Amino acid sequence: MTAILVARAVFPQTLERLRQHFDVEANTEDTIFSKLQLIQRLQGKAGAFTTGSERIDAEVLAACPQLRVVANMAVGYNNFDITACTAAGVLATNTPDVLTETTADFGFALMMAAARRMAESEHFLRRGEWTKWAYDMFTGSDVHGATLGILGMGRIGQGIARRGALGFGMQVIYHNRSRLSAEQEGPINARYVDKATLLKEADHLVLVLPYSAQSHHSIGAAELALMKPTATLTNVARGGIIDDAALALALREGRIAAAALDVFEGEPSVHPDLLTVPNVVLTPHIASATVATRRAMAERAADNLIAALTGAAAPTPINPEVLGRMRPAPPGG
Ligand code: 8YV
Repeated sequence: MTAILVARAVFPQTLERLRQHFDVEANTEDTIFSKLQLIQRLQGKAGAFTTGSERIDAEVLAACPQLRVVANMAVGYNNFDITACTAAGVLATNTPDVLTETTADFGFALMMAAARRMAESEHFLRRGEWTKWAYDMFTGSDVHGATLGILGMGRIGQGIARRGALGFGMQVIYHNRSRLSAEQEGPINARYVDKATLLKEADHLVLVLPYSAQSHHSIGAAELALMKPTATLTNVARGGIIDDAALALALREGRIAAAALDVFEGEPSVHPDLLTVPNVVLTPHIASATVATRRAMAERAADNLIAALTGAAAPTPINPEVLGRMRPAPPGG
């Protein structure tokens, strides 16, 4: 029977389903494997069920010659070196679509939390500091009718833009590698602008672009300096897109009003300066975390593994160019 590694803990139902097709080694302890441990566990495995915590690079691929398919339980795949996967004849898959609306919900909620100072005021209340009402207590900025800026207008970005335009009467401006079609822009009245205009005009800027060497520190001191002092900045994409040290300083100095972050450079570590500034909402990378969506993501990753290793078409391949020249299955495997 074909052997696979499920590299992190996952729903028992997903494991059960995978066991109907494969000889499964499961990481029931949910430890995060070091590279060496990952390589050891992948020996003899044709497939890997991974999450963002497992890095699949040229070294891993060379050390695991039987590995043919890596299925990420995430839409983002910056933990995969796709060029190396393709060169090695290894099919990589991800889980787009199933998490779009859930992640857009969360991105919008975080943006609102920053604009209306929800975390900061909750901490104040919990500290027992609420002794009286005051006319200017925790005054924030409006979301309805404001200008929503989106950097990275893919599926999730469009989901957030729809919520803003159709639900809250926001004017949507965006910047992206490529402009949307008129059919996509029309219903939400989205205006394509250059990055500097986006930074200058947005009242609430939300980052939804994939992480890559090109998007590393897309928002640093220079970009923050272009933003309005009343603006908010929300990141539901990836850590490393923002220079966290520069953001903490800008927040402390009031150069922007507030921020909301679900992802961090070097997570699960969080830059210590972010932990001490009050005007930032911090959540532990949970934008896709609803029960239904996490189940759908796990099932989609399993669908990909099962299809790809049984000769069928994987629903969501990242590097479909590998199909037709995948590493061969070992005899009887
Ligand atoms: C995942 C995510 O929870 O899909 C993504 O890209 O960031 C999250 O939905 C996380 O990456 C775990 O794999």
